[in-house]
Amino acid sequence: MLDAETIVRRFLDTKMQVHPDVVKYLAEKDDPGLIDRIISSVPDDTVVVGVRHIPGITPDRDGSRFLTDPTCEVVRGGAGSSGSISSINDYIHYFRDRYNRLGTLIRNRCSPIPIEGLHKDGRYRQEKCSVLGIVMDIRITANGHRIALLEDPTGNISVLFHKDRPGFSEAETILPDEVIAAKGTLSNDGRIFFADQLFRPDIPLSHGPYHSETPGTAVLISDIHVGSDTFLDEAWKKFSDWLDDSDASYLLIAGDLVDGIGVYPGQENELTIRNIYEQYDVFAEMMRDLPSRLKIIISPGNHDVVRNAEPQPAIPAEFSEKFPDNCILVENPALVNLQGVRVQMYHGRSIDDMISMIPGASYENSAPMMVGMLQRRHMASIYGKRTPIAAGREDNLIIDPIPEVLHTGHVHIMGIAEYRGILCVNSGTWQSQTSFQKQMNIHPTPAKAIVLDLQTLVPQVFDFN
Ligand code: D5M
Ligand code: FE
Ligand code: ZN
Repeated sequence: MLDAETIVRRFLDTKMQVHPDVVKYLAEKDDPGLIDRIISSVPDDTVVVGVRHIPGITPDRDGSRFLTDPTCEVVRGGAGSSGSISSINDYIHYFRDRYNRLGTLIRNRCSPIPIEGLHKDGRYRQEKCSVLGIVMDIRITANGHRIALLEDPTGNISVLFHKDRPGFSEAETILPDEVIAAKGTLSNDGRIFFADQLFRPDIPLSHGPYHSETPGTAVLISDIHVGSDTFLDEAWKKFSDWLDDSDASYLLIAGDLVDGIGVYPGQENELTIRNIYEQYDVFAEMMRDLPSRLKIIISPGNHDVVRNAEPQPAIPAEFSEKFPDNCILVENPALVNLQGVRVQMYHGRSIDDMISMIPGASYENSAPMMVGMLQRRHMASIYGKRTPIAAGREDNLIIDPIPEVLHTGHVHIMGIAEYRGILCVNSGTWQSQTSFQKQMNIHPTPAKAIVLDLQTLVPQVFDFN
């Protein structure tokens, strides 16, 4: 079995460093011959061996870009796609769907055996094998190891990640309710599984993002909070004027359109508009002031009028009837296709849950959490904390198909990251610091818009402060 340390040493022996993604890939493949083939085929002046040096891995663009509308299509999360919850059985279907679909993305990489099999007979006690399941519980032992209780449809098993094993840092980010697999060995008494490797659904190394074949520009924003006394009216006017003169074709708004009412205690003292209908009417006016050639894609957030449980339905007609015709109302989350470039929109409530569980993550640095969503192929793994989930029969929070862009908001602090060719954008806010944020020591970066060239996928930040 090839572990990370052995792999890194093999490359260092030939005076080369190796990218962590390559180490992970080689450990998964467990084929020492592959290391030899890489070493013998890389150019002489190679300093760091990267994914491009692995034979057989070439960027692989999928061909499913046949649009019904050639420019703008809602792929998932169109208005009306998430239903209501009718019975407890939906929850069972929900987690089964999560396990099945995310498990499929891992299974062929490690051939897991049903957990029941580990308990039943003794033959797995000597052999390396893998298990796949949902994390029911994660805890830190007195010695600093991690123990995850993994459950599959046949049973559950405690899986121990030893703190001195290579790759332990990945185990430090295990979240409740995410789907993972572990490769390792069963203890002699069959009660605990010692993991050597952790597998997540992840983005394939061969993923190659699609670029639009024709020119096009999308503008990404979120968290406008109309009706709040901290909404930045002047900055919005500047933005609106700038859009008039720009050549942008799409405006994407990832939730918190208005400040809402009754969202937090004492909110009424911080509202300039205390009526929810009026808040949306003012928002509608702002949308009508924007150029009509723009396609405006509008998704709700936790301050909006719809239910808080995700997926959140699109803003209903009762509140949106004054929106102009160029607005497309979608759910939260929603996947939209702009000239073949897929943007996964998600407001980002789950960031509040992930923030304390992912080392290095903070409101100022949301990148590890956006990347974390992509590695887990799920936008809100943790069930039952701050992010309410409406567990329908299908898990609509799974990230599939893979987008070119992950667009989030909620944290009110702009952030941009890249992961395996996918652009991650947190689009900030149009509201200055609120008294709550002051208490929480959150310093927003308001009035910025991210402008995305759909041909190059290069983002540019414009400041309207
Ligand atoms: O979120 C605005 C900001 O406040 C964002 O940085 C998240 C943070 N926030 C929101 N709710 C909470 C709770 N309950 N605890 C800690 N931090 C929070 P917005 O959705 O616009 O209110
Ligand atoms: Fe917000
Ligand atoms: Zn929010």
